[in-house]
This record gives sequence, structure tokens and C-alpha cells, in this order.
Amino acid sequence: MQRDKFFKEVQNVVHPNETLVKTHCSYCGMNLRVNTKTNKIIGVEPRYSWPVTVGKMCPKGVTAYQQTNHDDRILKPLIRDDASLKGTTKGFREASWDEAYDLIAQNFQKLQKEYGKDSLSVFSGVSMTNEKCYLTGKFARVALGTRYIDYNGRFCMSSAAGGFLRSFGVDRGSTLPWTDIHETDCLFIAGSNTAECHPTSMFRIWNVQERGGYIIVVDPRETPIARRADLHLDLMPGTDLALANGILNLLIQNGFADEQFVNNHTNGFEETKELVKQFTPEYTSELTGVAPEKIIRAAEIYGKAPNAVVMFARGVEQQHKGVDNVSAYTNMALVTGKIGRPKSGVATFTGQGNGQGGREHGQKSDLLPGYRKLTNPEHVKEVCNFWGITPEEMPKPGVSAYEMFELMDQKEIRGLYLLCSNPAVSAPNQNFVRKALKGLDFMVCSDFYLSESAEFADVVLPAVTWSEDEGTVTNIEGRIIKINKAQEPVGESKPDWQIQVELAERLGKGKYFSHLKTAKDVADEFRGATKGGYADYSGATWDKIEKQDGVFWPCKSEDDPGTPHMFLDKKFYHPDGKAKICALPYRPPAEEPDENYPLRLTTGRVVFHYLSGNQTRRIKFLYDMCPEPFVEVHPETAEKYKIKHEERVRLFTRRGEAVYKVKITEAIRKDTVFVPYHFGHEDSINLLTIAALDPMSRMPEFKACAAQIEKVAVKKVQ
Ligand SMILES: Nc1nc2c(c(=O)[nH]1)N[C@H]1C(S)=C(S)[C@@H](COP(=O)(O)OP(=O)(O)OC[C@H]3O[C@@H](n4cnc5c(=O)[nH]c(N)nc54)[C@H](O)[C@@H]3O)O[C@H]1N2
Ligand SMILES: Nc1nc2c(c(=O)[nH]1)N[C@H]1C(S)=C(S)[C@@H](COP(=O)(O)OP(=O)(O)OC[C@H]3O[C@@H](n4cnc5c(=O)[nH]c(N)nc54)[C@H](O)[C@@H]3O)O[C@H]1N2
Ligand SMILES: [Mo]
Repeated sequence: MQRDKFFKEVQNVVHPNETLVKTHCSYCGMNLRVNTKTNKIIGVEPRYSWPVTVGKMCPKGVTAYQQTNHDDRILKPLIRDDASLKGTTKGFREASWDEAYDLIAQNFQKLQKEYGKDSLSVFSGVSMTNEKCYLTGKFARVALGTRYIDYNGRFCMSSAAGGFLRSFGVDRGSTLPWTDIHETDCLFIAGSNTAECHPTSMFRIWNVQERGGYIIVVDPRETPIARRADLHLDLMPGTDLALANGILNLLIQNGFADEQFVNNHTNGFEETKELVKQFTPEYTSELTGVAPEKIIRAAEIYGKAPNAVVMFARGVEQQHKGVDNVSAYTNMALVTGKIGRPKSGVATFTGQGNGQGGREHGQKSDLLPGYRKLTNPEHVKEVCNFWGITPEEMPKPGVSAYEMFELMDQKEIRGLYLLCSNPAVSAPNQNFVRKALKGLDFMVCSDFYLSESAEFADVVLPAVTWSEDEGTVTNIEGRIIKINKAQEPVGESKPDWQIQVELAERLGKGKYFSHLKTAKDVADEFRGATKGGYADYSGATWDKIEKQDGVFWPCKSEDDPGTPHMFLDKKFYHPDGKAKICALPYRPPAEEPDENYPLRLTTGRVVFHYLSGNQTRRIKFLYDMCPEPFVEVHPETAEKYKIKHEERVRLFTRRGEAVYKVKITEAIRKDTVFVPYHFGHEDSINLLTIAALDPMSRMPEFKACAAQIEKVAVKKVQ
């Protein structure tokens, strides 16, 4: 039967004063429709015709619409007129955009005159559209001319990116579309709390079992997916590399290697085979704490499955060997040839709504649009020609996110333009990071709510939320999708791209930016800038995205439909067309438990909050469901420390301390404690975390450090 065209397309005018705007959620980028009445957002509806999540929504998604007209919105630029109140929300006054721009231009120019171009820095985030991410990179390099730009993806997906680049020569987070995943025979999921962090994908995960397939979960905690999995490998935090090597050894020893695939399409097999030999089930068990039988069973299930998908997330990646972990788990797919065909492959669960696109187009210290490299003179030339600057004018690569705080502390960097990130909660080793922020000569923060980081700013600029602007983001699958505008900006707030265009004019760089009058103008320039890079978006027009329900990159021309499956032709992106199987010696976490700090601390998320919590702590329903952080402790450990459920304990590491309510649960290892990181100020677990960085991705080790707890003495009422 032919579907009625009217019903297929009824997504705009519903009633004269009510509309449904088809868009995607601000948090993880899944689809929904925003309901508006007389041009004001009043609710959301699921969209069942969206192929990826088929109308599924999560607690954050159903309340995301409440952000836009929230009472806490910043309505006008704020200027700090009392420097002694730096580090608090006080001491600001409202100002006009003109006054704010003048003050910023004056201070930025003064700093650059006195201390050089590189005395300024840009720290950004990937909750922004591709267009904004692209323009932020151009703004840093062309308008400010500084080498110091980096972004919150360094704390999120940089290890996945590094691992994929090394293994495949290309970094697209999923080698296959999500619509394939439930049809596989085995899902091997490491370090992902999928049910809480990607709830709208859960129906596909459960469907694997319902169709007779297997689920294997690797996590120190018994998360909801671990509970229902066929096998839960409950490893010690920070030991994934040993586990992956141990499983690979068994896959090879037990004849599951696909010799033809390995010979024709990969390098590095023989040396990897030699290296992993020592990782017998017993030795692997010693290193990881996982029983040998479970390791053997995992290799058997994965090895025998006709199709299998290896998936991982931050549990694996946020380690000081995150890149090695990613390549080590990817080895499983390459050795068995379970990649480059439907229903098999490797995927990382993307973090933020634009975690994928946001890392491809120039916010990273060493990258330019289209995933071009700042270290490659040809790439630099291409982008310079496009922007109309000379290669000499292009700044050199800078440093990673955390290292920028080190340079601030050393007064190498004196000014900061922060947008779309809240590092005063989300960066590791907070005591140091907050000191670095406080010591800046001049700081600008663009946000729609006053964040913990804005407390350190001299000027705060009111940005718009996701639903007051339009543009594209690239979702978990590598599919470029369209965010649509549902409401005019509240107060005097402006989209970040517009702020950058106007600021560039004040800085005397208008000729490179003034032609950008609308979000569509930025989009057209952005697509052009990616042309010829391997993350080529040039054919992904807004029309095509609308018609096809998204476009997978690479998409190189108007008539290219895009690339849902990677490597179907068995061609990888290294110059010889082969993938790399990597021989990776084991390294323990940077900080191992000892007498004084005998516990392993790991950190992560809960379903009700998002990242630093600056958005979700303001939504009443979400706040009520989880108003404060907690520390998960195993009953036997609690017994040892004589602590009870809901009692308060002081948790401390070599870097800092905080007091948390105890949640006693058997769903955690006895040697490990877990705290969610969505809270600020004295509640932030990042006061305790370690800034041990991965040598390649510069990712901090959020997932493992040594800690101790003690009961807090109850203060006597005076
Ligand atoms: N509700 C909610 N959803 C989110 C987000 C959010 O803040 N809230 N954030 C989004 C973003 S930006 C991201 S990056 C993703 C993150 O998604 P996930 O990576 O799934 O989230 P995390 O809770 O950080 O960590 C996942 C799991 O890793 C486990 N883990 C800890 N240490 C180790 C280890 O050493 N090895 C292994 N194998 N596992 C370990 C933890 O116990 C945890 O269950 O979620 C996205 N979705
Ligand atoms: N201990 C520990 N720490 C972690 C992690 C962990 O697992 N454990 N995970 C890390 C990970 S994966 C991530 S992704 C980071 C994220 O950490 P952050 O980058 O701090 O993430 P957000 O809380 O999303 O911060 C975004 C800020 O920008 C604002 N914002 C949102 N959209 C826009 C926009 O379009 N424009 C502007 N101007 N502002 C906007 C929001 O209100 C918010 O204040 O945290 C990392 N930190
Ligand atoms: Mo993330």
C-alpha cells in the first residue's frame, strides 16, 4: 500500500498556532520533534519514523525542551566589575553586546601585543553543530591567530580517534550503521554503561539476545547490561589491555583467526601473535582479576559467532593507555576478519551529540577541516587557499586540553575564550585547573547558563540553546543529521557562530568572516572546507540530509549517497590499503593502589545527568531523581571500614578530597569505588582524579586512580 503522503510529511503546521519541528536531541543527538505553541517551545514528541531509535526517548531527552525558556538563561552579556569576586557567580553586571565586544577586543589585542599571538587560547566543546565547530577552529587560527585551541573531546573520544587512526587509518566511530547492530550474533561491549548512557539504543542490544545471539560485557561494575549479559567480565579498572590481549591469544590459539583476511588485508599479525602468547588465561586473570574460565568463554563465544560487533566507550578509552585499549579490542575484529561486512565491525559509543563531527573539523589542536592535519604541509596549503591566508599565517599545532591549563599556570597562556564546555567541573585534577583559570589575565565564557567555569570569567556571553539555531551534527554512526530551529533566541542571546563573526570584525578580521550572515552561509562554507579531506562532507547538503534521513560520511559529491558501511571493499585508509593489527605490551594504571590508598577509584555517569551537570541539574525532574553524588561501595568493603548505607564518608586521593553519601551495592568489585562526576564545587569527583595523560591521545585517566575512604566524624551540634 502506498503511504499517504500527507501523513508522512505532517511535521510542521499542526494547528494554526502550534508546530512540530523535526530535530534531534541536544544531548546524544537522537531524533525527536519539538512542540511549539505561538512560537514558544512547550514540549517534545518522539518520532517513530526515525530509523535509528524508532521513537525511543530517555529521561534527559523528554525534558530537554525545558532548557530553552528556563529561568536561569543568561539574557544579556555580563561583565565582571568586581575582580575580588572571581571564582563566584557574584560581581557581574549586565552590559550591551557592544560594550562586551569592545572589552574583549581591547583585552585580547592588549595581551597579544604584550605577550604574542599565542598568549590567547580557545577551549571549546562538541555539543555544538559541525558548522559552529568548524567556525571555532577558523576563528582561533584566523581571527586570533593563536596555536592554542583544543576542546572537550580530548576528555571524551580522543582515545577512540587515536586507536581507529592507528588500526584503520581513519577515524569514523562506527564502521557500520546502528540499524545493523541487533542483527549480529555477538555483541562484545567493553566499558560502556549503555543502559544509562545510550538508553535509546537498548532495544537493539536486547534484541541481539532475543534473536539468539550473545552479549558479553566488560565492566568493573554490574551495570544493567552486565546483569543481563551472557557473560560479565568484571575486571579491575585500568586493566583492559591485558584482557584484550588474553582474549586475542585464545582466538589465535583456538583457530579463530581468518588467515585469508589477515594475509590480504592486515599488517602486524605475526608480531602481535608472539606478543600475546604470554597472556595465558591464568596470567591474564592475575592482571585483571577476571576468572580464567570467563576469559576462555568470552573468546569462544566471540570466536564462534558468524557475525560480531566489538563496542566500547569511555570505560576503556579514559585511561592513560586508552589508545592501546582501543587498538587491542579492535585487534579481535581484525584477526577474525569480523569487519568490513554488514552485521560485523567495531564501534565506539559516541559521547556528546556531535562527538564525531566535532572532532573532525579543526577544534583539535592539530587538525583542520575534513580531518586534515596541521603537520601536513599539503593539507595546510589546501585550507590556507580556502581561507585566503598564507601558510606562514597559519598557526602551528598547539597542545591538548589539559596541557593548556598547564600553560595557563605557567603564564604562557594569559587569555581564554571558553565556549560550550565546563572544565571547572569536567577536567581532571580540579584544584590545579581552578587555580589555572583563576590566574588568567582575561577570560571570556560563552554559555546559556552561568556554569562553574563562568564563575572565573571576566565577560560572559549569552549563547543560544540547540533549539534556537540550525545546523548539522554527526551522530554515533557517522550519520550527518540536521538540527532545526524551533524558537527565536531568548533575550539577547546569540548563536556562537554569530558571536565569532561579530567579534572577528572587532578584531579587524572581518574580511574573513563578514560574508557569513546566516547559519546556512556557515554551512555552505563548512562543506566546501571539507572537500578533499577524508572526512568529506561536501556532498551532504541540507536537502539530501532531509531526504535520506541523514547522510553517512564520506559523501564527496551531490550524487554520492554517502557511506553507511565502512571497508566493504576491504580497503582500509593506510597508504597500502591494509589495516594494522597492533602488538601492545601491557602497562598497569598510572597510579596503583598501595598501603595509604588501597582502593581503586573509577568515575562515570548516571542516567539522569549529563556531563558537568550544568544543564541537567537545572531541570527539576532530573535533579529530584539524583540531587547529589554518591560513592558506590561493595558490602564487604563497607563492613571493613565500618560504614553504613547512606552514611557520609570522606573519599581522598593524592590530589584532593570530597565527602559523599555511601551507596552500598554488590554491583561493584570489592577493591573499587565509583562516583558519578556530574556535580561541581566541593562535590566534584574531579578534585580527586589524576591527570595522567595517554601519550598519543592526551586523554586523562578518569577511570582509574588510587583512593582511600574514611568515615566522617559527625559534628556535635553546638
Ligand atoms: N545519562 C547520560 N548519558 C550520557 C552522558 C551523560 O553524561 N549522562 N554523556 C554522554 C557522553 S559525552 C559520553 S562520553 C558517553 C559515556 O558513556 P559511557 O562510557 O558508557 O559512560 P561512563 O559512565 O563514563 O563509563 C562507562 C562504564 O565504564 C566502566 N568502567 C570504569 N572503569 C573501567 C575500566 O577500567 N574498564 C572497563 N572496561 N570499564 C570501566 C564504568 O563502570 C561504567 O559503567 O555517554 C553519553 N551519554
Ligand atoms: N571524572 C570524570 N570526568 C569526566 C568524564 C568522566 O567520565 N569522569 N567524562 C569526560 C567526558 S566524556 C566529557 S564529554 C567531558 C564533558 O565535559 P564538559 O565539556 O564540561 O561538558 P558539558 O557539561 O556539556 O559542558 C558544556 C557547557 O556548555 C554549555 N553549552 C551547551 N551547548 C552549548 C552551545 O551550543 N554553545 C555554548 N556556548 N555553550 C553550550 C552547557 O550549558 C555547559 O555549561 O567531561 C569529561 N570529564
Ligand atoms: Mo563524552
